[in-house]
Amino acid sequence: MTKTTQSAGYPWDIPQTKPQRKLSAAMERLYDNYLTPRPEDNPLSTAFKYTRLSGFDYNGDNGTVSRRDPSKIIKHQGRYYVWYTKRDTQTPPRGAQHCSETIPSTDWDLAEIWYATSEDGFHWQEQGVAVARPPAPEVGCRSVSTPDILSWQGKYYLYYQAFNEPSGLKGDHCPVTMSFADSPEGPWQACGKVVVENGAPGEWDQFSIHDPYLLVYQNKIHLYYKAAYGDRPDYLVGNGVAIADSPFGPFNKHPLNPILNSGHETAYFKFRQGIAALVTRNGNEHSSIQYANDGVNFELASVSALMPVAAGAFVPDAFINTDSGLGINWGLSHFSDKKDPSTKHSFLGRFDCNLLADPSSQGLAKSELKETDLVIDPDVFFSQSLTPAQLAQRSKNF
Ligand code: AAL
Repeated sequence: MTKTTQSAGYPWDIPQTKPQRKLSAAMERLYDNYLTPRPEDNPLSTAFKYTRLSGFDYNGDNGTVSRRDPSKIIKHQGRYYVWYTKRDTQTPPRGAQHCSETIPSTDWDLAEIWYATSEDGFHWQEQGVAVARPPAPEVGCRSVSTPDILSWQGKYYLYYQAFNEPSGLKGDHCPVTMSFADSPEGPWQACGKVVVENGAPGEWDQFSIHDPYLLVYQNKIHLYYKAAYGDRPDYLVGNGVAIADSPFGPFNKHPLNPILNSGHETAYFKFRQGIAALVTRNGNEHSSIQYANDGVNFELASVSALMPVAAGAFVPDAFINTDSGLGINWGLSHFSDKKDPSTKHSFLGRFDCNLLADPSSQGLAKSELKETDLVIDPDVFFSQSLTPAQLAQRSKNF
């Protein structure tokens, strides 16, 4: 490429590497942050497509049955497995002030961990409970929720949030505990202890250790997690990582925690020599896909839209030590009916994407699902409407 002199304007032919000229902050970022100048060529940029699943009953969507916060998906003996929070209560959630031993406070209160299997990722068969609520005063006696799965040295480990009081009573406060089994089918035996402790008083993760997410990386067990910090309603979310040599811990929290400044229900996956993350909700960097070539220092890799909420990805190399992580191209996520509190519940759906390091390895074209211009039904925009008070205010002032 001929040397670009500063006198000429920025070139018409898109430079594939950073051009030797003074650049604006945005054009510096185009080459410093992103793998390619065009998102259509960027392996860490993708559109997301969604498909409804068969095999799950929601009692007529009346809010008494909810399934949410799916784990990563694993493949075992040719079959896909997923674990998730299942709530099956006589009423929809009624809030902490109106809950009881049988009436849930939140969508994940009075819940258990159930699992389902599938041959194709679209048609699922619910198999039953994996981890039930233990009797008081054992950890998780009020609710067990938001599981993730680890396979380590031929055994299986479920990590999950363990509530001993209704979520929302003081806050969404819980630690993380674990159950283990010789097979993904169970039976699961509770380890009976907290494996990731809440932070010390005054620390960002003093009250909540949420969304445990397990990957084996650099020969160690990495447990990524989220904590909401700051006094509500002015809180923020961050993500941390705790690292262990054994599934039973000790899980040592990284000194750089929080390692994400955004992200609620964040999904992680192996990518090349590092770890990538779907940072869907909350924080300045919501709706972004990020990458850390050391699994800790995450940088923006792309921005996206309509990202999967509480994604549980199929991460084929989740438990393999590799410096050529494959990436992901599908998983499950949840969708919450938040419009009508009287039927509040969540349900599972499938997302598809193209975040593969080598799409041809899955028979996909590099350009598959790389469009940035989503065709969104205009009703979706108009469904995000002003409240009557906002309408009145704006009609008055503008
Ligand atoms: C989810 C997760 C955790 C929270 C609640 C259930 O989205 O962040 O699991 O506790 O919400």
